[in-house]
Amino acid sequence: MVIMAANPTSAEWAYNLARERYADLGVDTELALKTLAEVSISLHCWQGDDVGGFENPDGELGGGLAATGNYPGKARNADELRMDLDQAYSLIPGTHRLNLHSIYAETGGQRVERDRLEVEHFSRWLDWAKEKKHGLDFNPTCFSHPKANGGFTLASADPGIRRFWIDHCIACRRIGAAFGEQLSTALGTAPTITNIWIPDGYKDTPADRKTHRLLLADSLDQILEEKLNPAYHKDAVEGKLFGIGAESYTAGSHEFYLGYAISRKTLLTLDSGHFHPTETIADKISSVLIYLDEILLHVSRGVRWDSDHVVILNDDLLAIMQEIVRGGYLKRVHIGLDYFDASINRLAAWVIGTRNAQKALLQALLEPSVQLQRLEAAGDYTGRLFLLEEAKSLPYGAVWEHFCTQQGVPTGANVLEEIRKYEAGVLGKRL
Ligand SMILES: [Mn+2]
Repeated sequence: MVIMAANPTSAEWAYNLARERYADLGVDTELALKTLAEVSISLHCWQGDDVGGFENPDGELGGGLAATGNYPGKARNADELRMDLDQAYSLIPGTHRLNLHSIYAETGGQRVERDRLEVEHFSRWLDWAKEKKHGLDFNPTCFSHPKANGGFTLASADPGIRRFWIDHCIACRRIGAAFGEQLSTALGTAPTITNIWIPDGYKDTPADRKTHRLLLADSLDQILEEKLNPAYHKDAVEGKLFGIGAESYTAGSHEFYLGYAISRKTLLTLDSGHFHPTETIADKISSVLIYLDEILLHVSRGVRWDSDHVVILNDDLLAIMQEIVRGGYLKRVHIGLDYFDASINRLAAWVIGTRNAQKALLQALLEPSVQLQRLEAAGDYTGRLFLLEEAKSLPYGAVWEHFCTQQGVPTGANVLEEIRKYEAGVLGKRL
């Protein structure tokens, strides 16, 4: 029996009834909310400015990536981007991380080449992260650069090109390690993950698939040679199936990086847009975690191709979160987002996608897993199917609203109202 407050609001009533309903199925909603509050999602900074960065504001997006749309209000500098991020975090329950790319360096108007970047070029990001209590993750940017125009970076057959990108990645690991050390000391946040993704590949069928992969493995080995303290810093590598202009061959394929991560003991990054369009990453998690200690997820949504649409609450997302919860992997799977939509309010894109990732995680945490597993073990697949389908109409929405209220963020239409206010007051005034 649930004890009701003397004059509960309708939301409190709804939560108490939901709690009772879940308790009937052996699910503890309070425990689910406690667990959900501890999951820090890494928001991708690049949703705020269409992967532009501040190195060369007029530069074209390269590396087979494309942001489509021209919705007004894009962040034009790091101060605006941080301001937009503050607004996004204020509408997302919990405490979350920020995932930075190296092109978001602030070099005070000086041109600093990517192989010369140092942590001082991110000092304002670090100060902000400390003040606002965000852990940071990091990425070298091996695209949108003249030295990437030939289609190859770390897997390039040109020794000078390859050297430049190796040095860039070495510089980025050091920056990531400095982020991790400073933030974990100041805030107790988890280590910084520096994730390497490169676009290298061929538009048309290659005559030699092997050489670029051998070069890539050698480049990565050189980059990872310096031992960094795993208490502060972790390395991840991210494969891909294809990109625009690299449809026939990508040197850093899934198999390449799976083997690399297992043999070199790095994290593997699974991006939901980096596989065949009907292939999902949910089913990969329990396989790769037999051989790897930890993985990083780039939760995204491809529509017919790796289109990086805003993450919605669909079956793919639910399956990913169910796998994480069912496998007991919450400490071994780092959840990051990776999408960019320039056709809608960019703040809304962050807020909608992150809240959806959390809603999916909450639904997974509220699953009547003990009963489901008991039915499965007994061979009662009819009962399993029935309960899985019934669980879809359980009142998780009331639990979600309770969580938002607990965490001091708005619910329902109030979220959109806050976004509209910020658009009218801030974003709409940017030309
Ligand atoms: Mn990705």
